[in-house]
Parts: sequence; structure tokens; C-alpha cells
Amino acid sequence: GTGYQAWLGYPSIASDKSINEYMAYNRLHVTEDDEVIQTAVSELSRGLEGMLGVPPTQAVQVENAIVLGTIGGHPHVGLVFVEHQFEDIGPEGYFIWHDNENQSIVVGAATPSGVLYGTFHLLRVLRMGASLENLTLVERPANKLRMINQWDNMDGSVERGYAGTSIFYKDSRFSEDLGRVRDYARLLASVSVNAIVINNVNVHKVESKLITEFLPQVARLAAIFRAYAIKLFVSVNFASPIEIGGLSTADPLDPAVRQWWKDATAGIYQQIPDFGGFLVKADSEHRPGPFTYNRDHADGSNMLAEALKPFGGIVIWRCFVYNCKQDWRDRKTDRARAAYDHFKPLDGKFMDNVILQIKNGPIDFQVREPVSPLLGAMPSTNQVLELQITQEYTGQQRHVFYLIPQWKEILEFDTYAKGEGSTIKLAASGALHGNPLAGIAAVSNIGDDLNWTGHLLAQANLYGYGRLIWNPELTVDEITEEWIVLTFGHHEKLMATIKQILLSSSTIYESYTAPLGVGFMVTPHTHYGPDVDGYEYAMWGTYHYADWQGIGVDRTQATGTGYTSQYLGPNCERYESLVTCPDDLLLFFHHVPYTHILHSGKTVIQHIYDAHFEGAEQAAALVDLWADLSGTMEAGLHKQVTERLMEQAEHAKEWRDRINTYFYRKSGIADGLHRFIHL
Ligand code: BDP
Repeated sequence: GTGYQAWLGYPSIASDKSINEYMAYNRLHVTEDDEVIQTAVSELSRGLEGMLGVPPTQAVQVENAIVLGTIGGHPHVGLVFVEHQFEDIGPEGYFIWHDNENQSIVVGAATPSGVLYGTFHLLRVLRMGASLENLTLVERPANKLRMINQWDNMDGSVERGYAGTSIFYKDSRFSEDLGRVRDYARLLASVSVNAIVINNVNVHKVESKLITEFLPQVARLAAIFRAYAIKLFVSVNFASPIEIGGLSTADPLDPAVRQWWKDATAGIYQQIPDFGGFLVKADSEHRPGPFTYNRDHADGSNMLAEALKPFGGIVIWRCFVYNCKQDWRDRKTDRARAAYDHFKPLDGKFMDNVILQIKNGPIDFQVREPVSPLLGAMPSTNQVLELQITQEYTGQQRHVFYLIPQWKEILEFDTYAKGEGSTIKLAASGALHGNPLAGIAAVSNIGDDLNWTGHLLAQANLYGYGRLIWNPELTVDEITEEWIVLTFGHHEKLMATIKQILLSSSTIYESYTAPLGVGFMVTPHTHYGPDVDGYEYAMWGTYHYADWQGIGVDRTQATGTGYTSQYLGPNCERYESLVTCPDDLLLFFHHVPYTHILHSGKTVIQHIYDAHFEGAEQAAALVDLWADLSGTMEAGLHKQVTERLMEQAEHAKEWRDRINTYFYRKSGIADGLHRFIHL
């Protein structure tokens, strides 16, 4: 009961009715010895053996077998594909087809990676207990780049990691035991992740050497991921030519600097021929960047892109760029504006192997933020959407917070960049503007905790992330139900209860933390637990401008920072006007008196009180809901979650009391329901 297998456990189905049906196919027909296809074979063997009790045998003919292969490499797969004229599956898609005549199942794709994804899909079908009769599945990914960012440091710590220490590094070295990394690669590939950045975006001196001194070890990691069709990327330090190269400048237009990057890059490709490229955080939160030399982000990224270009590598340049000192005591500047203000004017200036990576919101992964107006706003520039799986501001994997509904909302958001229907999912996939490189990246939530994610239920966020980036059309229900069955098995009550907990979790958390989109209100630096006073008083404090009369950040064009003008069409007016601005984002866009009446009919202050009382109550109720599941799963799993939920319930009370007391003292307005006596 550790949770280590996550959604890839394959318990025996000896007593299920499907066993006889599945048993009839327990033979594999494979003709290619490609490494990734062999990975697919071993995954399938492992799964079948677990479920059926006996490993599959090698089939000499395709009858009564599972047939795996590429269209060009396995004659039977090629034949089936042509005969059935399955729709275009692209380089990474696949088809799974039940051949009635031969009583076989054919998993085919254009490339080995497609075969691997198809194999994992077939395993999912078997685990879900579905019938194989008439099975026809044809899939291709919506997003080309499906990436994970590790924020791991070589000292073994993980920035914003809440599940133990790094599985990659320890004491400024690579971990001796890379078995954990291999198991991680399995988890990622099983949900179609095809790229990973192996170190934190904040690159210290020691990690700068990943592309020089530590290359042999990086190459070992690349080999592990390669077997699972995952490309390896490294976060680089923009000042590397100085830090480790012995140069006196990192000016992107300096010929010696450019040469240094070219040589370093060539060195990488010598050891890792399929190296993915670089991820860069520059000119943000004290990281070095082109601004030091009066150059812009296009100059900086193009220099790296030029070095990578001959090898087919790419530069992913983050747009999380803002001056972390700017808002302090100054209400005229606005951190929310920064990414758009910096990057929008540079549209068209980036090389074609540069991708801009843009956080989903304009600030920083808050519980609630509007969608970043930069997404979709640069037609001539490649972009990827950046999400955060690790729960930095969403309870740090001590509180349950299921992120899939939030991500769905983001993906469905209409930017109006090319008129109605210009959704974020189309911007992210590149379809909106026809960009050649595009996709989605997210900050991982795993560490060396036995169950990977600290909170067992946080595994659902990693699983759901993978499923959603492959196919943003999947519904929240579909993803949730899949994860529950794959993790806990089939059980009616268990399904209903866990689903209820997951689907209510984000609303509950939101209600006892920062209200109405105002954000932060967390302890500076750790970002865990409530904190009340604002930026006016502390540099890394919260950001809500609450005083005795009112609260919120005025980002309107009429009287505020003008941030609303970065939105297009109806979005701009919707946020600008108090009449149309949605309640849940009200304080993100407007500064209002506590007595302002929401669309819900409540005043802002009464909403704050009510939400906090209700949220804490609902958090406590989760403990009871979970308690009711005892006996439906392994005791060890049950206990893990019980402990976290109890901590959450306690902590929710602290949130409730500190936030409510703060606003009561600020506003002097009593709770209409007179509940404070119970505090
Ligand atoms: C913030 C984190 C910080 C990261 C930064 C980033 O607090 O640790 O370095 O984002 O994304 O969310 O670069």
C-alpha cells in the first residue's frame, strides 16, 4: 500500500469475467527490434503477466495474438493500415484494431513512439475491463510538444517540490540509483509525455555544468528517457559563458559569446545526438539575461537558437519576466502586464526554432487568475502553454486540489485572437496561427516520496495532465474515472466518493484561501499558509491593497494599470466593467468597497466570511467522506490520505480564522450571521 505503482499497477484479474477473453490473446507478435518497440513489448508483457498471471508467449503467426509494430516495419500492421484506411495518425498517433477474422489485436503506428502510446492505451483498455470485441481506436495527439519541467537542483532539493527530494540528484551529484528515473519515465510515457527538462529554471553554478562537465551523466539520463520516447532538455544559465566559460561577458551579440554557445552545443550533440534543446529563464527574479547588455529577448534566444539549429534543437524561452521590485509601494506599475509588455512587441523577431513558454496566468499559478493575454497574441511566434502540476499555491500536496477542471477552463478560454473560437487549446497546439512548434509544458509534482507526489490524490494531477495534453477534448469526468479505476480498481462507492472529493477540491480550497481572484495571501517565500498584509508593507508580501474601505487591484484602463487593454474583443470590456466582470475574478481587476454587491447578491465582505466558514466546514467533511472508504482499498493507501485530509481540515480552520479576522478588523463590518463568537 505505498502507491508507488501509481496508475501502472496490474493486479490479477483472475476472478473477473474478462479473464477468459483476454487470455485468448496472450501472445505477442513483434518483428522489429527497435528500442522503443522493445519497451512497448516489455510494458505489455509486464501488464499481461500481472493481470493474467502468466507472461505472454512469442507468437509465430498473427492469429490469436497481439500484433505490435510500425506501418513500415511490420508487414501485417502495414497491411491492416492500408486495408482499413484509418484516418491520418501523424507521427505519434496509433490505431488499435480488433481483427475478428484472425482473432488478433493490432496496435500500429507510423513510428515506434506511436506504438508505445498505443500499447499503453491497450493496457488501459484491459485494466478498465472493457471488451475487445469490435475494438477500433484511432488517436493522434493534439499537441506536438508534451513536456514536463523538473525544478530539481543538483543539491537534491526540488524548488517548489512537495514530495521529498530529487530522484535525479543528491549532494551535487547524479543519484547512483537511476531505477527511480526509469520508473518515472514509464509513468510519463504512459500518459504520452515526450519531453523533459531535467533541472530547475533557476540554474546555479553547479547546474550550469550539466552541458559541460556533467555531460556523460546527462547522456545516461537521456538514454533512459530515450527508451520511453522522451527527449531530454536542459535548463541553461544565460551567464554560462562567464560562469563556466571564463569569458568576461555574456552579451548575446558578442562573437566570442556566440562561439562559446556553438561549441558547447556541438559538444552536447556529440554525446547526445537527439538532445532536445535548452529551457531559459532570463531577466527575471535575479536571473541573468540579455537586459544586462541592453539587448532584448529576441537577441538572447536567437543566439541560442542559432547554436542549436544545425542539430535540430530548440530553445524554449520563458516569458515569466517581470521586475520583482517594481510593484512595491507603486500602484502604477503592474506585474500582470509584464509578460505581454515585454514580448508582444517582439512578435516575428524570433528564429523558427525558438518557442516562448507562457504561464497560464499573467502572475504566477494562483488558485484563480485570468488567462494570460499573451497566449495566442503573437501569430508569428511559436508558443507553449506552461502549467504547474506541483501545488505551489494550491495547498502544496498537503491539501487536495484537483487541477484538471482548472486546466480545462483555461484550454477552453476564448482569446478572440482570430475572432470567436480562438481558444487557448488551439493557441497551445499551434493550430490557431499555424505555428510549426507548439504544445504544453508543466512543472512536475514528483519527488522521492514512495508514492511520488506526497499526497496520493495528487497523482491524479500528473495523470490528468498527460491525458489532457494528448487530447484536450477529454472531459474532466472521463479523466477522473479512468484515474480512479487504474489506481484503485473497480468499486462503485469508491468511485463515487473519490470523484466527489476530487471534483469539489478546488472550490473548497479556493473558498478558505484568498478571495475573489485577489491571489496570494500566503506566507512570503514558502507560499504555504495564510498571510494577510500586502505589498505596500513587505516586498514579497501579498498584493491585495486592502485598507479599511476596500480591497482589490485596479487593473482597468479607466482608473487603474490598464492591464485589461491587453485582452481582445469582448474579454477586454468584460473585465473592464464592474457590471460584467465575473465575481471570481473581481478583485483581480477591480478595487471595490467591502460593501460592493456581487452578482451573487452578497456584499464582498459577507462573501469573504461565508466562503471561509463554508470552505473550512467542507474541508472537514472530506475527512468523513474518506473515512467511509476504509475497507475499499489497501489500508496503507487509505491511511496516507486520511492523514493529509486531517491536516488539511485543521489548516483550513487556521485560514478561515486569520483571513476572516483580518478583514473584520480592517473593515469593521460584522458578519451578518454572527458566527465570529465561535472563533
Ligand atoms: C514562481 C516560484 C519560483 C519560480 C518561479 C518561476 O515561486 O520558485 O522560480 O515561479 O517560474 O512560481 O520561475
